[in-house]
Amino acid sequence: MAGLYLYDDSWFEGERRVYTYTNESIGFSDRASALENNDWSAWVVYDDRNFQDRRYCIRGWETVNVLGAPQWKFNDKISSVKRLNSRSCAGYPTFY
Ligand SMILES: [Ca+2]
Repeated sequence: MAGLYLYDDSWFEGERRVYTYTNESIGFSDRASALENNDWSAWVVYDDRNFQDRRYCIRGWETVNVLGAPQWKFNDKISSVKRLNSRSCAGYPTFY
């Protein structure tokens, strides 16, 4: 299924949730430890609900195997997700 895949554990292990559209408050808050973008569109993930606080953009087909890596420090943080409907990250900070 196309969408943004969030995993409870690093390296795409543990419980998985798939998001196919923008969610201002996900039911998987403060749990994601890895990301897989199985979508052509870029997505933005936010530390807080309602698209607040720290954020990173992941482009289509990119993956992040350890969100807690020192360059991001984003383990168990994500609380809202936004689909950009664009290949581009449009000026948002990116993982890579
Ligand atoms: Ca986790």
